[in-house]
Amino acid sequence: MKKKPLVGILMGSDNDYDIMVETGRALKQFDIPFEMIVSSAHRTPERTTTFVRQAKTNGIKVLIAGAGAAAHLAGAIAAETTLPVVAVPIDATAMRGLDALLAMVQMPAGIPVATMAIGKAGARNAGIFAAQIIATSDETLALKLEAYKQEMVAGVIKKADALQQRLKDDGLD
Ligand code: RP5
Repeated sequence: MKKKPLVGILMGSDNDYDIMVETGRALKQFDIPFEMIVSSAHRTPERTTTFVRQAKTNGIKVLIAGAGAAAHLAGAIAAETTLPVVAVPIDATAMRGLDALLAMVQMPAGIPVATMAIGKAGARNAGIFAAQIIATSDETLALKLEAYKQEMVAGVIKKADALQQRLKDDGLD
């Protein structure tokens, strides 16, 4: 049987998918079940509200919103829930994501959203951040995150060693 989703990912348009798939990949890496839907704050406000109001009862622990342009999705979601909301600004206009970033990061006092970087890095980090939130009450997941960090350390050390070798090869050490 399919596991019940712990994370709900909403994106304003199907055109956001190529970015938001990175969130899905990050969650899959940590075996966190998620659901992903297209729902816009502006075009389908009722659909967004209905999904968000049911989320907590349905077992969702974190909501992630990816949107571009005048990106009100994360804020509109946060208005309707006490679940943590993570925002991913998407480059969808001539302003290259800065519009979405400012819309998401400049929430008024009282309605927080955790805003990530613009684009793929932000989408991936949203997944990892959601994993970190869930891991506060899931020791197995916390251990997976610890192992992931250790792998990153090993990867950087390997690259640093390779760089030293290149300096040597180029007679620059
Ligand atoms: C936002 O407007 C969406 O999140 C998308 O990034 C942007 C443009 O949407 P489309 O016109 O490409 O559907 O609501």
